[in-house]
Amino acid sequence: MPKPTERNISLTGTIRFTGLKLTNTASYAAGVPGVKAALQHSFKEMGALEALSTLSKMNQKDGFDCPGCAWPDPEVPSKLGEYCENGAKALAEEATYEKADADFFKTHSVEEISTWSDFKIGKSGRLTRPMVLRAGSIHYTPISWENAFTLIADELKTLSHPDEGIFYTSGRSSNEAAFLYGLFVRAFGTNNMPDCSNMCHESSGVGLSETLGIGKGSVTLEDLHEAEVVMVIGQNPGTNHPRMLSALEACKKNDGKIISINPLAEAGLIRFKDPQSLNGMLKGTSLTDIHLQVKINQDVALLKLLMKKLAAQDAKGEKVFDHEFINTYTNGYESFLSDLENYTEATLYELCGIASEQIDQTVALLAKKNKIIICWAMGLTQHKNGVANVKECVNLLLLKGSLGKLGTGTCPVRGHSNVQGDRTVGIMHHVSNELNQSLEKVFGFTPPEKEGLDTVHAVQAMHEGKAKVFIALGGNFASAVADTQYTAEALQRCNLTVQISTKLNRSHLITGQKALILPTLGRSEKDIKNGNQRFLTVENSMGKVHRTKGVLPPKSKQLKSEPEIIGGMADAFFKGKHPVAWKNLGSDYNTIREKIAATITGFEAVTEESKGTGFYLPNNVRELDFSKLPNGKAQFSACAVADHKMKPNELLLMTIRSHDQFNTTIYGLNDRYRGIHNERRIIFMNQTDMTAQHFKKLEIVDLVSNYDSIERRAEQFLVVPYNIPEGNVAAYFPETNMIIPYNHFADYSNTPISKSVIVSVEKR
Ligand SMILES: Nc1nc2c(c(=O)[nH]1)N[C@H]1C(S)=C(S)[C@@H](COP(=O)(O)OP(=O)(O)OC[C@H]3O[C@@H](n4cnc5c(=O)[nH]c(N)nc54)[C@H](O)[C@@H]3O)O[C@H]1N2
Ligand SMILES: Nc1nc2c(c(=O)[nH]1)N[C@H]1C(S)=C(S)[C@@H](COP(=O)(O)OP(=O)(O)OC[C@H]3O[C@@H](n4cnc5c(=O)[nH]c(N)nc54)[C@H](O)[C@@H]3O)O[C@H]1N2
Ligand SMILES: [Mo]
Repeated sequence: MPKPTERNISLTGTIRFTGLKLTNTASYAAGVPGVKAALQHSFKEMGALEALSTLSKMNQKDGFDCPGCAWPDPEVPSKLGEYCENGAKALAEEATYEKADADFFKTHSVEEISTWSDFKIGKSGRLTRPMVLRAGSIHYTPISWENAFTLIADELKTLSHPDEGIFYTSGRSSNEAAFLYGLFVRAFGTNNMPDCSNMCHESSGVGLSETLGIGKGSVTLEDLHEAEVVMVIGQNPGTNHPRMLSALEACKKNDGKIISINPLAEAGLIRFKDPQSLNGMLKGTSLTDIHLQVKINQDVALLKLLMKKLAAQDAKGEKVFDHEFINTYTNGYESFLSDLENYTEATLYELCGIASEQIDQTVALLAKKNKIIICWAMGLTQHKNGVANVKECVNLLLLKGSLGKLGTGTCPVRGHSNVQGDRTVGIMHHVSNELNQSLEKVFGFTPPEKEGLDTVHAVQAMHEGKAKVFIALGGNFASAVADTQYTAEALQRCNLTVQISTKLNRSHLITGQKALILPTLGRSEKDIKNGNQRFLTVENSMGKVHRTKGVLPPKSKQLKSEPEIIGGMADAFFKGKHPVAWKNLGSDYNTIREKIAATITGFEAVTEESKGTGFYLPNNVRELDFSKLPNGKAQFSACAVADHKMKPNELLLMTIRSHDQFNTTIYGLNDRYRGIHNERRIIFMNQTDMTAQHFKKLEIVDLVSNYDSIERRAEQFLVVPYNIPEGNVAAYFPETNMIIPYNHFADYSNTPISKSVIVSVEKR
């Protein structure tokens, strides 16, 4: 077993409180305070003039795609701008004037930087030139691009098998970069391509593919505007997808109803003031019609209860279900109904914790309506039964015939701005014979046929010494993955870790024996080659591919684009002895697009994207074509309810995002809508649980998990009384990744159980 590196690296930074101030929770999202907060943030990082002119190009046809979330742009963008508070923060983070340059690394050792908070590390600024951390050293020093590529190639050549390499991707890349990366990794000889989506919507991909034949959602923005009912389950759009609120507002204007299912009464779901519309800014809209405050991970119980009641009405002949749809398009209806018989209403009420009046109100609404959309995010996917959660949503839509017509469908709301595109163009640890055959035809080499490792299994392989080189196209693996201590040991046992990044993060500090930082252009920056500006493409959450073109000057002359970096690495490895001309391909995006079009079905129109019109990828659900599924039908599923065996005083923890972060990037220390200011180390708890366990408000506690008799501890949190169901608690990630076990994850999708971790809360 290889020994971890001997550098003295802190995995969390020095833990200290920053001075919590509590206010009331907000009664609405966005509005004037949102715009003000966004602009203040951008002005501080990049100056007023540049911030305003850059924001006006965000999500516009001739501009660049927001580096934040993957929410689609409306066909006609608002004249007041098409960005939200958190998009503005994402831009400021990337376009900051601060720089983590060679002098910075000379002054600060990795040991020192690791004691800083994630917030402070992020504020160090943009990475400006390639840097190397040599074995035994604690300072990064400059290295040329050429030597960096040679170092990677040499290290990859020492591996006894290509499966000893791990090639991670985070969803910020472009289609072009992701395609080239996948091509290189396959040419190198492995499918070890873990992806951030393994920790994110993998449960949606698996659940939807098995029931509907495509791992993506089916709705478009127009559907959301036209729906009669939109259910928003396990998602906090006010913070994580603010522009979605405009679509929900449009739905309401058309008399649509919104049902939100969430253990928390999230501000954005309750009320909304649209900063980009004068009317909305003044008056605001009440968004949620019914809020069902479900207990954590009891969504299957809740949905079953609703469907059981609907089924009883339907059996009485009240025409609640769409029987024509069920007969024509689905499989398994009868066995689905008989499975529902296994659960009594009393049990389901008890599990989900919702009062009968609210259930009846919801049933009455769903019974009458047929144009239903279900939106969801991490509140459904990051559980042991994440896949079952998604399949239960599909069951409801099938019963109501709510697919394949205007105003209906599935809407898994994606995270990273191009996480969906990366998967479409081939970032996948699974083997697709269809893709392998096209790659072989187009590029003239045989891709590997052995299944690769996903995120959780890649960590285990590194920990066990079975993988020795780790390369990341973006992201912050060390902080994002569950079980911080175990993941750190895994990375520290590698011979070499490589990060292709825009900004400094903890993954540059928790490294292998040797480490490289390869700095890359951000989405907002101009990508110029021989005097010509190049563009890239991305796919949004609704399957539309479109152009993105930066507007700002690059932060350093030494930055390379992601495709160029991948081309450079591959060229150094193959040294001309491969059918692909890697270096040329890396700098010629038009040719990459031609190759994507030749390889991936539905991508033909990408070669026309210089016009910037965008195009939708094929979607069989929109066409009601289920021919690839058993019997050519969409599938009903029997989903078990979640079963957590808890001891007295144990609580179920969900690890969530504050309003001031993008995953592991901490923009600030506030969570304004939830009334939290200047502190991240807090745990939201129900007053009844506080009383039962004798916790005072702001008491200092540790969060402790105990899986398989291993105690894991996250130290020093302040107890905050909050409107959250009894038995449930919430705290922010990545701080809480300390206590999430690496070997407990969702069945079938292997997504870590970040939203249902059994914990005990201990006084210090
Ligand atoms: N500003 C900003 N935008 C982002 C991100 C960011 O960090 N910051 N991250 C991006 C990424 S990668 C992603 S994946 C998305 C994440 O978007 P979300 O999924 O909205 O993010 P989370 O904070 O994880 O919130 C989960 C929500 O689910 C609820 N929840 C938790 N457990 C359960 C449950 O068991 N049942 C139900 N019904 N609800 C539950 C929580 O109360 C919370 O409201 O956002 C993307 N956009
Ligand atoms: N406990 C817990 N853990 C979680 C989650 C949770 O809810 N709870 N959520 C999970 C989810 S949904 C996700 S998606 C993962 C996120 O996992 P990751 O995607 O790995 O993490 P990020 O924090 O989004 O990565 C941020 C880093 O990406 C780099 N970066 C930013 N822009 C670019 C770019 O354009 N190019 C390149 N090359 N690099 C760039 C910057 O260096 C930045 O520091 O975390 C997961 N982890
Ligand atoms: Mo995500």
